[in-house]
Amino acid sequence: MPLEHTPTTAAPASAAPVATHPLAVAPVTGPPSSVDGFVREFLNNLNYEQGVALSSSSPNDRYLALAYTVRDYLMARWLEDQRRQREVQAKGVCYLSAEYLLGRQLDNNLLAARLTDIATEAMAACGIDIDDLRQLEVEPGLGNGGLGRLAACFIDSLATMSVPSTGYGLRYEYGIFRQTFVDGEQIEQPDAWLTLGSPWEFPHPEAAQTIGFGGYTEKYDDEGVARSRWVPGWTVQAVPYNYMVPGYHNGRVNTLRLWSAVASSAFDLRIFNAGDYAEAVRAQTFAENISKVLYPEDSTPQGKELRLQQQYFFVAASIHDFLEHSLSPDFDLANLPDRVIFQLNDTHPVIAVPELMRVLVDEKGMKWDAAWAITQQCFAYTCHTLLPEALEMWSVDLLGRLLPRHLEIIYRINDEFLAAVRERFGDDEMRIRNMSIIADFPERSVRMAFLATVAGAKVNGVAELHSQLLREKVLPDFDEFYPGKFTNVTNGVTPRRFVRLANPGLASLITEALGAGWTVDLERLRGLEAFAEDPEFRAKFAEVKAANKRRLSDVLRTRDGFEVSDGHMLDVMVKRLHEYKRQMLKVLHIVTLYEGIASGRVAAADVQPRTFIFGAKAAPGYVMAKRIIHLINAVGSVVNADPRVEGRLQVLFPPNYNVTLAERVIPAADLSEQISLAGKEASGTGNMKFALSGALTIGTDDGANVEIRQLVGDDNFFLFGMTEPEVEALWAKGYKPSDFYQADEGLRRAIDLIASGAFSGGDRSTFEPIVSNLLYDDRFMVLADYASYIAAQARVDAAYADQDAWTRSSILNVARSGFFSSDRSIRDYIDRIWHTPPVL
Ligand code: 26W
Repeated sequence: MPLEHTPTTAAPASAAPVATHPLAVAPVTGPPSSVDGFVREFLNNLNYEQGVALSSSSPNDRYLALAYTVRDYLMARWLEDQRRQREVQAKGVCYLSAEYLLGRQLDNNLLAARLTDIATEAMAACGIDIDDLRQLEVEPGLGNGGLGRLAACFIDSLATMSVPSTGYGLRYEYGIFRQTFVDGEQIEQPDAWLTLGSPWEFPHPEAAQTIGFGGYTEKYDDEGVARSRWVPGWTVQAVPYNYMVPGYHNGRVNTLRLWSAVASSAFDLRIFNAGDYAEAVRAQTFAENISKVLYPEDSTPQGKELRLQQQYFFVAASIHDFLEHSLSPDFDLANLPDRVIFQLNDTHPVIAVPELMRVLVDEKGMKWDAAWAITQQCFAYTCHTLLPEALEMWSVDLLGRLLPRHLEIIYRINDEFLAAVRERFGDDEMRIRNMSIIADFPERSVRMAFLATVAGAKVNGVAELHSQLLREKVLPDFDEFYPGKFTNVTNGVTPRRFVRLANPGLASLITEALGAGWTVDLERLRGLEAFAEDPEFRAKFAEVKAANKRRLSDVLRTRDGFEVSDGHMLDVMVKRLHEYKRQMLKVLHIVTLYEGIASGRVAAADVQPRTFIFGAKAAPGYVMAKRIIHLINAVGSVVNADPRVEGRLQVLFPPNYNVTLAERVIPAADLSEQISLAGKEASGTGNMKFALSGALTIGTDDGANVEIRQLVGDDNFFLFGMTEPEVEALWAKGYKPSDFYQADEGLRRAIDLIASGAFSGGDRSTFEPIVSNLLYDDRFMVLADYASYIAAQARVDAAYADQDAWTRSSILNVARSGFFSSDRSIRDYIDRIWHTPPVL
């Protein structure tokens, strides 16, 4: 029966259409959550989206159709959520991050939509093994490491906790490079993650923003008021791509909006017709380079102009987008702090501060002081590092050329700030120079961390020790000048991806013991403490770990051709390659064990069988880091092939460590290596994932290790090494690494073996730079902590010999690590910084 509807009068195109058709006015509902409903939706997407029949479909067709189907189920919630957020007008969070290390999306979306079983059955009914499709998903590697993954965990928690929020970032065409090893050396290949399609994104070219660069500023009189305006030299279009961020079982879907650069003007036909084809498209490629590739550095900024272009591009687009699409046209900007907090994920987005000032003063005509008062309430800054070299500084030359108006605004912010400092502390020139946002050495440049601190309502570190060192060592003058501005929010990880999805065996064991509530209330894990005393539960727990080990060895066999030895302790170190993280200390432990056997001083049979698993990318320009990767592979190939070792030691270094591999390695680990020099690792988040997976930690009192040890208890943590104050004291006293070499025979044997060329075919020069760096520089005191580390490893061996006690300790680690949920971190941000309560 034809559906009744009467024709409507013509409304302006942009206005929402006033529909009459019953289907058009009905709320958007997802397809039926049934196997039949799913099969129908899947076949529709295969036939009408992919344009293929099941019989002629390719695996990628089937994967894309599956993805389209899952997103169709989430779409209704997404649309409803956007409508609700527009309606409720509650204060929300805009999370500004240059990186999001999202990982694969399919399983997380299936989980959020409670569709995993239905989809598995529906695919089977179509003769498809859903696991084959899972493997096809390319993870969006839009980040380097900790900072990027934290952003991904945070937006997952914001959605699951129903906090109005939008993640803003960059849609890099090429993510973090693909790592392969050639003769043990890292080779980088471009990460063309979009090639086979990207089903989880929704482009919205109609919501593109025009972003200016270069040009000049001019002063003008506006009815007696001196005003400035910026006249950009060139522009580029920022096209938004929306990604769903589904909450876990709460029916909510937040948005991640990533910007892609498109040339404002298409190629220049006139130049083209004149025959200069390259010139015709030069402007285009130049513009589109902005979102071409992620910078693979995760600690030392290269100060490249394109990097600054990337930063300004996405923050300007994000601010314009928020002001235009989240606020009603008549919204009074004086109330902006009641509607939004822009969280700066490190200094990378801090150019957002002068951009908001430019918009409020130059475009909205607001008075400077009023605009500044608003700006200071709308931003907050999270610092993620302690390494001085990781703090970004942009030269005033480059800033003045690329963003002339922003430089003017930064100068004025600094002038007024220093005037206030003078007001408070008098003419203390040293202090003024130390606190000035503008540094004169090594070249006149803007200290972005200082700008973020001056502008931010709050500044936080990412672990207790880190926040304490920020206040006492990195920004002490600012802590004194801004009492109450500095706070701490210890990092966290999402239990949905890193426990529920990555470790289903453990998840169902926990649910069996405690019920399902832990997935959104991780502190409930505390309930497992009692079960640690139950031998039956311990047996089940140990079986889960054993099964995760078998699963990992299957993955490493198919992925990298590795045969993981049975019955070995899995000793795992996975994180970016950086000297402060001290992968070299781990290498010295392995070489020490190997040297003992190879020299005959230690019987192989007396060595606890261990498989050492490394995962680590080095920034392409970080030469020493790449040398250390080469050494790890070289040591591995010698140890793995040496019959004297009798298979007691195995070194595996699967290339291209990423989120997907982490989800397989971490649940299988027995020992978690968190061995950075105290005072260098801001927090760490891998350490939390390992503890939540029942791995025991061997670590220094650095970053969040301190809080892990405090919560799991000294008996369930292998602590070693100097504390941060001891490091400072040794540094102050004058650290001579060769003294430790001379004084410690085991250390000398290990270093001498490396120096001998034993791992480089007798060629002493190959690893000489590493050896001499250790003996004569050793900035991160590997040699100073060696003895304590080796002693701790001996304690690990002793503890591992009693499997039942180890399992008990492992259960206690899980039980006492609920604090490290990113939900708890978000609750702390809401309470201490954002004041953006969930909108239920
Ligand atoms: C500009 C170059 C650059 C790029 C990225 C400098 C610094 C970064 C990041 C801040 C580095 C990073 O990922 N830091 C890590 O952040 C994690 C999340 O807070 C912490 O857990 C790690 O300890 C910290 O190293």
